[in-house]
Amino acid sequence: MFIHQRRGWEIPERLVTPEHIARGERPTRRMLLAGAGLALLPGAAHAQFSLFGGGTPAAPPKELKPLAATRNARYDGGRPITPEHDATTYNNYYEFSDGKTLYKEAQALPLDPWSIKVTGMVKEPRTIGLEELLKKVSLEERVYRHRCVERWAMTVPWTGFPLADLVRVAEPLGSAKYVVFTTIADQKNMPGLRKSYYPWPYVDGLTIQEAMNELSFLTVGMYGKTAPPQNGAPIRLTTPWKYGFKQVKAIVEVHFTDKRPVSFWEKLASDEYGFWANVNPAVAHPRWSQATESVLGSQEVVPTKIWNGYGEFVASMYDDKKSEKLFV
Ligand SMILES: Nc1nc2c(c(=O)[nH]1)N[C@H]1C(S)=C(S)[C@@H](COP(=O)(O)O)O[C@H]1N2
Ligand SMILES: [Mo]
Repeated sequence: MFIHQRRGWEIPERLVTPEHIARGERPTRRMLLAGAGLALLPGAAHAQFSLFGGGTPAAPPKELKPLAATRNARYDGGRPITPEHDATTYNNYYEFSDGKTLYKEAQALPLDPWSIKVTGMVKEPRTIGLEELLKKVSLEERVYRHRCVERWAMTVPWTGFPLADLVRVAEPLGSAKYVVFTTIADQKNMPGLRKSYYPWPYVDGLTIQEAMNELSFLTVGMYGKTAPPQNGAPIRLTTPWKYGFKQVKAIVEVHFTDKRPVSFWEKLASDEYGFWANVNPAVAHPRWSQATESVLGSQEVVPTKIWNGYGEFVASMYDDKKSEKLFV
């Protein structure tokens, strides 16, 4: 029997039906959320299997392998860890769907073998196999808070390694100022790529300084196992002081450049999603307040913290950038 279990803070699905899709317009998050007024989230449901009743080729769930890594006590989530089921069945991954319950479709993404192209302003452009890369780094576990620009939040034990380690392996030239991450564009297995109004592939980037910050993390696992495809396996970026959309999933290219990249979301709506996207409760999104966040897997709505609570690690990087739109 199908039971729609809506969380207290979710809004009814019918209020956010993306009508523009039916009308054939180019959707942005602005439009996706417009029907909801200031309501919290685009339509979402917990284990809403019926949504995938037809059409989607069934793929068995990916087998997740245990990943041994010691938890690094320096990074404290500061609140209870989100139940694994919630963090892995409520996702954003537009390559699969504009909705949230895409975990079923995501199982079809082949993850093995995987390699990453290192391109642009580096000593020597090359392709690194993920296995080879993992031999050059050591894995640790970090409990980080995650804050989506849509006002939902979670707390997750990620397994991975500092992004700085990859930057060292890549050997960027001194002239490189930014690092840009690109998600795989798998036409066969990612139905969202057929929506040509989106500027595929999904890209986003950081300054080299941000990339070298100790918080910047490349994630290969969560909850003590390899990450499932819906959360960005086999390797995704995790930058907890920034809104979630900066955290590129399923990375296939790491590009070094001296030009500031324009991200997927910035191409769609530059007034709403900028380059910096640091979390700040005092700076509202053009269409909704960012003062509070809904904690996934609970009924709680809590105040959002500036830098998502990570100011001690990151705030000083922005001292000389006060004229920039740091929080959009
Ligand atoms: N390739 C890709 N990466 C992506 C997204 C996406 O749609 N495609 N969504 C982003 C957004 S908006 C968020 S909040 C996080 C969600 O990560 P999670 O599904 O692990 O919670 O992934 C980010 N990375
Ligand atoms: Mo997000």
